[in-house]
Amino acid sequence: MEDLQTLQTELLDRIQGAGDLAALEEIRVATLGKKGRVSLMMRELGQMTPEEKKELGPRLNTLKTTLNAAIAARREALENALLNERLQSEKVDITLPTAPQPEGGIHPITQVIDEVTEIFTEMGFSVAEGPDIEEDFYNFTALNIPEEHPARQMHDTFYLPEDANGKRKVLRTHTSPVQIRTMMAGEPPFRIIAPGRTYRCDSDATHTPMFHQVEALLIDRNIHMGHLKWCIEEFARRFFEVGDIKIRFRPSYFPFTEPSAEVDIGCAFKGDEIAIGEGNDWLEIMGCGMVHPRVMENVGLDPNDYQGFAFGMGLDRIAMLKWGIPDLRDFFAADLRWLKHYGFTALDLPSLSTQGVK
Ligand code: 2U9
Repeated sequence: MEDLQTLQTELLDRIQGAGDLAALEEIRVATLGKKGRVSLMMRELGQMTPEEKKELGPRLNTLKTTLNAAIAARREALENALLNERLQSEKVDITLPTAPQPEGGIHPITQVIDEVTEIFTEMGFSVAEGPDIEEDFYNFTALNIPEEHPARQMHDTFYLPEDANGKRKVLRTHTSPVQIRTMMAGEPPFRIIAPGRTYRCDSDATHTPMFHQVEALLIDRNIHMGHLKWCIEEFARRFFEVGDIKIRFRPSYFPFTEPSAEVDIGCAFKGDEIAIGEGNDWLEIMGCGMVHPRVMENVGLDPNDYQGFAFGMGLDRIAMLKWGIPDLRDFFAADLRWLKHYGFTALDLPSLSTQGVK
């Protein structure tokens, strides 16, 4: 039997010198494992005399306890070193500022224009634009709005000062002059939508002096009210994301269409909320009609040869309806908290691109 004191010193040195947990485990197995040096020595006790056993037994037990304690201490030291290394390398500086969040958002009007544009361009319409400052002819005369029509009165229309020829331009009161310009510049068929800013001298909870409209115009041969009805129904179904939407056409009057109608959608008023596609209530969403024969003549088209339909709606109004925005004036208050609440993130696709109609 080798000298226990020398053996203990040697093993304790090796344990202390173990560079990592794997080396330490190797030493433990070679020493205290089933066939380890100390375990074999303990097994040899069986062949010894009682006196030898009495002398060597307790010393071997003490050696085993000392080695176990040394291994445990070394393991703890190695594990702590590993942990410290990780804490150092994975350190997070919590005093660093967070990544900057975008301050603004997409305004609901922009979002609504994107959604309406997507629906109509899929149907084959293209987007047309024109100036905000218009000539009287394109805004009124060509649209069969006579001199004495109330819409021309000072209290409705913003007039610019007279020019050298005594002519006064206007801030367009609707986007219809865009369609007049498009028709005068090209040849039928026409399939266009005209979204944009419009201006009327009016201001309360449901009117602002500047507001937004989109109008649609389709001119071709053999066009009738059936085409108009399908187009509006399909638009409403997709825009309000309601599969079995109810639509009602009420006879109306506009100088530029004949016959004319106002369009209501079926809804339920639930306290402050409106549920579209449910209930027995009605809500007006737009005006429409067949383009007046005189308007066709004004742009040089023969109404016996070509017909068309048109409709117009307030974008601010349908945005309020779709997202339950209560006050129109907040749209233009430039309040960042409002925009954070009702706005859309810059990478939002128009919701219609990403989800099917229910
Ligand atoms: C041309 C011929 C016809 C456009 C139309 C309406 C009916 C209409 C209102 C809805 C709410 C304006 O924003 S609003 O106040 N619009 O009711 N607009 S038909 O008709 C046209 C346009 C251009 C050449």
